[in-house]
Amino acid sequence: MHQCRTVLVTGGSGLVGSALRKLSGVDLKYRFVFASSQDCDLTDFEATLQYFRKIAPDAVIHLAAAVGGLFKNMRCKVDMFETNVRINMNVLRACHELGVAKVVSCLSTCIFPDDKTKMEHINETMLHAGPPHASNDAYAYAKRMLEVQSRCYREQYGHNFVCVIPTNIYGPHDNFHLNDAHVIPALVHKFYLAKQQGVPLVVAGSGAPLRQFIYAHDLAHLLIWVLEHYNATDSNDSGTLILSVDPSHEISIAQVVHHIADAIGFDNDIVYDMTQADGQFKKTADNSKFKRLYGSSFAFTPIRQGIRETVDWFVQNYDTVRK
Ligand code: NAP
Ligand code: GFB
Repeated sequence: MHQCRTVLVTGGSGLVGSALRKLSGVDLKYRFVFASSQDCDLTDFEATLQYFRKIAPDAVIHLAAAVGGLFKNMRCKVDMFETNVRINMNVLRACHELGVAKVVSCLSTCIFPDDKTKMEHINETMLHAGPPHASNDAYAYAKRMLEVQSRCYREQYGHNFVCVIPTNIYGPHDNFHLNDAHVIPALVHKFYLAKQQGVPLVVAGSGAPLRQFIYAHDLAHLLIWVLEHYNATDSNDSGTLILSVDPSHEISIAQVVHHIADAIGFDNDIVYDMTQADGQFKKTADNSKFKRLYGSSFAFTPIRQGIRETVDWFVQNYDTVRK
């Protein structure tokens, strides 16, 4: 990708967008523009086209989405489906109409077929090979359509529209809402309150499910690498790329609980509420395509260190965090 100057980041005020913003200061090859919903409501096509015309990006990192943890996905299926379908339709259409040279869109490993996750490690070729887990099917189908739309633009117009597929992401600037958040930010907030009130910590579910977590800071680095180096030029390439730590670094929710308790200095009881959902048991992602393309091994931030930095950031910024 040559002489690319302006990179528009949709979802620039979120968890991943904020991590990219922190990195963007050092990379003088690009002028990054970080957009939030205050800058433009991407569910409105005319507003999207006008805003993109004003920014005139050479490339777009498309992160904007209606996002949430297990319990929000189960509770708000219509919003998760309709908002994401609208945002994605509008963004790719606007990029097409304005001749944007490259678009990197963001999917998620929770959109893979649930049956596949039970038997084997999931890879890029399996994306549409069966229904996703029921708990997040609305979000999952909306994201699958983003992959389909990107592929259609590649096939019909030869556009360099690709998709990355991260696992569960965490870090500073996340959404720490007690009910809507993903497991790490939700538990960091719950531990903080339980410690203040001197009460036991209640974890939703059994603690047995397994997850691979990627630190937002690491993902930001990889998004810039994808911007520069991953192009779906080879017709055999699916145009999708899983970004994940190795399957061997998969950990249980109970281990996550332990790491957060450690980081925040919690010494009261921890109880598991088995009446609450566990969601998908596991979604072990195979990152061998990434490792093949990236060449040398990428140094992912160890989960203990990432959780400690997230807890410290949360405590320091408690008054202003999303919660
Ligand atoms: P996030 O923290 O919830 O941020 C969402 C971003 O999207 C915010 O900047 C928000 O702007 C923007 N946005 C939402 N609705 C919008 C609208 N109607 N118009 C314009 N902007 C809108 O999300 P994230 O965790 O950084 O996720 C980034 C991407 O990674 C998403 O595509 C998500 O699906 C994907 N992903 C996330 C995870 C995870 O574990 N978090 C895992 C896999 C994939 P405001 O700040 O103005 O609301
Ligand atoms: O992060 P999480 O909400 O997403 O939940 P998923 C992970 C696991 O943590 C589940 C357990 O097994 C929950 O039962 N858990 C325990 C908690 N305590 C809590 C808590 O206080 N809050 C939450 N949220 N979980 C999501 C998808 O699935 O993965 C999204 O629904 C998205 O669409 C995301 O893709 C990456 O990993 O289960």
